[in-house]
Amino acid sequence: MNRIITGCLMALAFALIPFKPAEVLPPAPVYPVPSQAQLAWHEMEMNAFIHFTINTFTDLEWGMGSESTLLFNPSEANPSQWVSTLQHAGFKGIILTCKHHDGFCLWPSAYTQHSVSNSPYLDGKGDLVRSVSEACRKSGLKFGIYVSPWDRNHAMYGKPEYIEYYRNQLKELFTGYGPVFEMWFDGANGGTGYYGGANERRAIDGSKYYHWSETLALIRGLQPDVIFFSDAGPGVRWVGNEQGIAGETNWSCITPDTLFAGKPGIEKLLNQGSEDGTQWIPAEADVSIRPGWFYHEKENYRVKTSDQLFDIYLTSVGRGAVLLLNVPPDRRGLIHENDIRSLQGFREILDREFKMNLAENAKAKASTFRGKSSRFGAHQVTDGNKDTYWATDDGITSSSLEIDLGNMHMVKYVVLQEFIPLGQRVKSFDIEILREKRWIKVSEGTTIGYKRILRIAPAETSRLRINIKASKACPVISNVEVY
Ligand code: FUL
Repeated sequence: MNRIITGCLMALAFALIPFKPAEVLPPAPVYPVPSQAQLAWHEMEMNAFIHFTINTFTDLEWGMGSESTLLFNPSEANPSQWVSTLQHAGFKGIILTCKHHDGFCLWPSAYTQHSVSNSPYLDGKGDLVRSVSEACRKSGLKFGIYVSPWDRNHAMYGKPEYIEYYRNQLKELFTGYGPVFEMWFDGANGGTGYYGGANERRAIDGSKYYHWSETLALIRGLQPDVIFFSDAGPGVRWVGNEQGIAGETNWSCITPDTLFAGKPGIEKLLNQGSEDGTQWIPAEADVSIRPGWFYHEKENYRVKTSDQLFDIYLTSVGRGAVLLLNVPPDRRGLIHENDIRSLQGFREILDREFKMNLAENAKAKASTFRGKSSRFGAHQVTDGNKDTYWATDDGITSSSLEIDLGNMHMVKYVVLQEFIPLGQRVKSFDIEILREKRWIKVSEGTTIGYKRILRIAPAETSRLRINIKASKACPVISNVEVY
């Protein structure tokens, strides 16, 4: 009897508990994934490089290291002009050549005489690393440093004593100048040099001589969030060319062990990354606005045009890389008028071409979405929130997303972004537009990653379809924009 009553009570209790559907969980990450610092770096999208040193005054690209410090005399040096010019053009950070291969230091290093301290610039009282880092901070730009490991001036280069010198200089720079977002390690090691008067060729084994792991640990101890650039990372990798062109296929992951210098095909590997790479080491595309990295008067009429800069933007930022555009100040210590004109025009093109996102808050529907939960619905790609995304169920690696623009519009660009905190996934996709009730393919691609910008032949439509054809796991798309 008792048992019957208990059974009845339990059945009643279950009937009264409201039905709660199982929570739909977000997709598991596909490793590797970016660190917080790498994510912040991706979001910068465009940074500027400043090559400025004694080479500016000797008309050389690689100084020998024997140049007199008296040559360094920028009469009107104005880092605020550099920063404001670059900021107006849209750059978010600046990386300064604090020391190039010739060894001349733009800051008064306590460890060498070969610096601004012995130059006529501000009667030896100048410190360009300070002026540039402060100008950046004032304007809200991030500051990064380039300190060439190869030093053609230093007498001890090639011996262990030089490594101590190099590390002492890094300590000065990482303790005295505020936060550094990126440290650029140049892989060039040309051999010949002045080397304190020895004037000889010094060969080093780049993989052993510098003891990189200790140097990086030293810097991380001072500034844990710094991103290290080198051919192979570990923070970000070289894109494999100096033209600003990332691979149309561009995986942000790569296996560092495969990146030893001299390996055949290394540039292609750096350019495209590896689908099965073991670490998140995205590509940075460094390119100069002029033929050379340093200012040369004879190149004043060979400054890249605004249109060329826009093409570079599409082949770098538009392919999931970060653009690092070099803009070298002239002998006055100012960004030259011709460079300014190009940069302003570049900004105008960006503002014109990406003036109005036709997909902002547009209606979107998907062939399928994760667990039928609106948290992972198609509308998440047009909500302007980078932290929400459309995702499918696990195991579904091809699916479509349709964007309804409401009215007919002329369409020229489609911007796609994966939600990379969960890893890079998409391997192949295409884009269709609706024309007279028929879907017509207007673009196709392989990877998406942090960002992909597709330029399509201008066409009128009111609806677009993005078909994910293959993906490492269920696709996770955070943003679609249409211009
Ligand atoms: C190269 C250097 O040798 C060039 O002078 C320049 O600094 C460029 C960014 O990297 O390896």
